[in-house]
Amino acid sequence: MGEQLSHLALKGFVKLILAAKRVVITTHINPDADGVGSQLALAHALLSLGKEVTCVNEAEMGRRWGRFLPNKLFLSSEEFLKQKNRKAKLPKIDLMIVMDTHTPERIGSNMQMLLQKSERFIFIDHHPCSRYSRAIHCIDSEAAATGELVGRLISLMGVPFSPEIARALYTAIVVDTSSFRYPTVSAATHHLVATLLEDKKINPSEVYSHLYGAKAISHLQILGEVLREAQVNGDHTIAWISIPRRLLKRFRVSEEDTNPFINHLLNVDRVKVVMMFRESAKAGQVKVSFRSNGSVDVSEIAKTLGGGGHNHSAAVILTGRMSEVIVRTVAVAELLL
Ligand SMILES: [Mn+2]
Repeated sequence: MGEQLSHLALKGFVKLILAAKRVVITTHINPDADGVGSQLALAHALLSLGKEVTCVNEAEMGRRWGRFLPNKLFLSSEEFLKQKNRKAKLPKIDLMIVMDTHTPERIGSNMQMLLQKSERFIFIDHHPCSRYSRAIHCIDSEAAATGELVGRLISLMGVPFSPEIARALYTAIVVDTSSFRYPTVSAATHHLVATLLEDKKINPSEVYSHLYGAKAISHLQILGEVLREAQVNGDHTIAWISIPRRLLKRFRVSEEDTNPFINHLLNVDRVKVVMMFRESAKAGQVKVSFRSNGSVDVSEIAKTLGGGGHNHSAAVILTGRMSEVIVRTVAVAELLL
């Protein structure tokens, strides 16, 4: 079970962050809205306090978030290293902050190198972790999103939520909770969101349509195709869908665009665990995503197969043909239910 970080512990992290002058903020590879939104929000808060802040991610930020969350503050690790080399004296990084993961391997090799060279580093995360990591890093597995934790930190810094900060945090929380539907969503989540919405700093319907609307018709067509083939096990406690590579090609839809498809399965009556199987670009690999409505810890299923995640949301990449992987995974899920 997770434990909520105390006010005192959070204050300690605020002190540590405020003691640094040059800060680099990063997140995991294939960053999601929670990672990027958390980076951006904290970067704006620290800039307002006069810090030197750069958001650096292993790879260049794709179109996906750049379109919506302004990416002026972001550099790829290569751009950052080039910039550092150009200056005769390498400016040292006082503090590196890693968002939305607490596993160094997840930030990419260039970023790991920078992490080792930084004076200090901390993880700010909400994935379940060991007691040891929790003792030294800012990790709260009760938080619905890393963005929620970052919101609390920014409040404790006494920095008001600017429209940029509010938009970044709101996006992080909406996406990571699939619009407030997971069991980690708490009164604290909604209190924070209420504060973000004060003074009309954000327009929820605009954010929503940026994130989930404005889709090409092919997006609905592929969703229809995928849901038409949805399956359930004997007692309807497990439901799944699969996305073969050829469908992505046929409908010209990116892998990322299909991420929310799995959530539709949570509406099936009696269902406890839902799964989505998607053929990866790498031949012979299938990404398996798991979600639950909270009654079953899907991270246990993912861990059994070599993956990981949260109680309500987890994933693993498996090798094999899609049909084989489905049979194998459903069998494991049935055993663990
Ligand atoms: Mn997250």
